[in-house]
Amino acid sequence: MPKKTLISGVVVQTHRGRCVVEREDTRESLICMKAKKFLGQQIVPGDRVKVFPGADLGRIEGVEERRSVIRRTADDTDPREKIIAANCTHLACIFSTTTPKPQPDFIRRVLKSAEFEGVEPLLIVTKTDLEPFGASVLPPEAEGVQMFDANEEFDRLINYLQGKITAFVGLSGVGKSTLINHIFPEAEQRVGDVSANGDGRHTSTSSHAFRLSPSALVIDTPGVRSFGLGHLGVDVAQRSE
Ligand SMILES: Nc1nc2c(ncn2[C@@H]2O[C@H](COP(=O)(O)OP(=O)(O)OP(=O)(O)O)[C@@H](O)[C@H]2O)c(=O)[nH]1
Ligand SMILES: [Mg+2]
Repeated sequence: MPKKTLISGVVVQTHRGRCVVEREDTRESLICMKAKKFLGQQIVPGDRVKVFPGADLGRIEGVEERRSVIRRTADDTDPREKIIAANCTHLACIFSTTTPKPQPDFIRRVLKSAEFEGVEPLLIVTKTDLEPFGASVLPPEAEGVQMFDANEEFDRLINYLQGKITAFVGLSGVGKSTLINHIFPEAEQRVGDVSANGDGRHTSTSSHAFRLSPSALVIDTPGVRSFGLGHLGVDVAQRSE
């Protein structure tokens, strides 16, 4: 019997313990289970993996060492971290001018997280068609960080994302999936309603990576109400510079 060869790929989606892997050679999607040794281990979009391709179901046999991880905890005292994406070079904090209103502390936390993980931060503001952006909503840490208006500077943003692996994070309802659908018209990411008080409905429930070009991925992530930094220690998480 011919020896099965391992193929390389990148995880683009996870769902109920299964991973969708994009093959490096053909760019086709393969649905994969994890080998037993990985049960209980978080394998996330952006992870580079080695897979035994099966007829219907592949099996992840290896996970490459990560160059970076994007993670958060439920709150600053919770040691259990959730890994959102792996191997990102950039972390984009998406915030809207309204519904929900910008939260400077949330932006500060995402910028702190990028610094800690060694990835480049960027800021993307949405809903400027509903309310203009005022720089006073930005925390001091945002000074010098690349910023884009998703409506007015869409083309500049797309150019900037080339050659990078970028995770979009932000409060629920700010428009992460809307922007993903704009960048990737075939993506068909579900977009949710936002209530009058600006609460999103947590429409996206898992991270999903989309290929922008041979060397660029953009990762949609589920919205959150808080961005806990328990893994950095309460001191770092709550300190404002
Ligand atoms: N007017 C306007 N509406 C927007 C804009 N971006 C997003 N929306 C609306 O905001 C709502 C929430 O958008 P989503 O894309 O689902 O937000 P999300 O950040 O993906 O939310 P979660 O998946 O819950 O994290 C939808 O009704 C969108 O149509 C924008 O730039 N302008
Ligand atoms: Mg979404």
